[in-house]
Amino acid sequence: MNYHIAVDIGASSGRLVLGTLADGSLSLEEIHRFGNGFTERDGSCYWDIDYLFGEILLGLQKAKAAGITKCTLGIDTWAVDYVLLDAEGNRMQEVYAYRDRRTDGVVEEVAKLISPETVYAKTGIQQLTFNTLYQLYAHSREELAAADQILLVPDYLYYRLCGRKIIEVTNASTTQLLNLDEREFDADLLALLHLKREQFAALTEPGEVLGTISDTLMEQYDLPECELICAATHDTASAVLGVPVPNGRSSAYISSGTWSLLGVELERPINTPAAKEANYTNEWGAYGTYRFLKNIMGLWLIQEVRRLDGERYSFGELAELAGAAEGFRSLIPCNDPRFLNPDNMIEEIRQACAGSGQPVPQTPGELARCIFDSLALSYRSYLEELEQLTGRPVEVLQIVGGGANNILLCQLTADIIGREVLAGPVESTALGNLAVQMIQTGSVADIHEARGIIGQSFEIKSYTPRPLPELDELLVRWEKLHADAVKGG
Ligand code: ADP
Ligand code: LRH
Repeated sequence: MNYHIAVDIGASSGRLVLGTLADGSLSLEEIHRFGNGFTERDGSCYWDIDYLFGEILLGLQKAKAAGITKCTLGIDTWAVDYVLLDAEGNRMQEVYAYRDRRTDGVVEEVAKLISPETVYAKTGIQQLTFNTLYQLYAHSREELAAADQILLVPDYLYYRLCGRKIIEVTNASTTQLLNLDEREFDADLLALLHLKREQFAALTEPGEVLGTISDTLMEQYDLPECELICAATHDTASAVLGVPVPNGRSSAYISSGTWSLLGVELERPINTPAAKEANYTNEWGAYGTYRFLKNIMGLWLIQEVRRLDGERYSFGELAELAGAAEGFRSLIPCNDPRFLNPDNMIEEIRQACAGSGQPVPQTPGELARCIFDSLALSYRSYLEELEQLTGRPVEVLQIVGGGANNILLCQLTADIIGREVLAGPVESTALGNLAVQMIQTGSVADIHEARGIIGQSFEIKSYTPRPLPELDELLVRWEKLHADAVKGG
């Protein structure tokens, strides 16, 4: 029996999941789950990377205690954030979280040095203030010059386990520093940041065997013997690998967690001016693919409302409260940068509603309903945009990740997009991570077979669109809200 463990750490939580393949069916067992989130100190936002590493070790100890003595292991986390190492290989400082405000205004500054059109033509990556390009530009130049190596977060976690330094490609593409044609770091963009190519390790593809856990860690902790396999280390890349094949129908996906990543898998990038205008990205995928997608503000909105409400309600309860609240009462343009990291999300939502002349949501249920209605409407707008850009009509929308648990949001999405929604698997990211391990170790031939196994092994819930008599009126309101938001700057 082959045991495979996926370490999957999202912005809101992390887990170690054991995958077991038997008789063509894959089963999952969650070995360990832990919370994640950034903290704000002296005006800066940081991840607690040592805590996260400790949770990986704890999870592995639990696996050993449960009888797993030998396994393969893959790691994925959220994208774009980085760790600086000195010449001795030690971490030089705290790890900034991508919502840190030091990048405010940096996009405009960089645009004075290199045109956004050129950057997009080179990289195909959507402009997000937190792309590593902008984060590094905002970073102290002295500190960067002193860094021997710049690793991304999952690369660093692998490094802590086995000592090998890599830059894994699916995640590296989110830095906005890779050149699509050359499939390497772009020399002009590195020069702009005053960085040397040697400060980054060799680009590494998912599936590469990286080694084993160091003797020091093995001696110090009671860990299973692990062969470390390079996963698609960007969580969204793994999530897309974990999307089942929808029986020959043309589909798009939403990886629904802290972010809603709406897109399709492509064999060739689309880095045309129209794609740039619409701010779609071409992140590199495993096995030579591209994730052509857009970041939508996603469930971060409800995470913040829940946190500020003292975590009185679970996510399931918030969805129920939202279901009982009046629909389409107040809407927000969810992708407005004002929601990226406001001081107080509840107040930000209320002000946005008041400012656009709508009723102000008061209760948690009203706030949640405003968020879910607005997300579902934004999914429709961006799905239509996606169809135009790719020239491919979409018959069915596949929602994976934690958001697939949200019955209300899935049904609202089906109703508003007027197409079937297939929800699940919830753990598609861990599944995509495991798929790479199974392919590498030969128990599964390729990603197509892996997706077939995933589709057969997990319940996928279907949501059929229900008629929504007020839809036309709603779409007019939605368009106006966006036009006013753009006018208002
Ligand atoms: P990430 O990987 O970005 O941390 P996840 O994929 O774990 O995110 O998804 C977390 C989100 O899933 C939560 O913010 C929540 O909105 C949603 N979620 C999880 N469980 C439920 C549930 N039972 N009902 C409704 N929503 C849920
Ligand atoms: C989702 C995600 C997304 C990135 C963001 C930083 O967890 O990795 O794909 O854009 O976090």
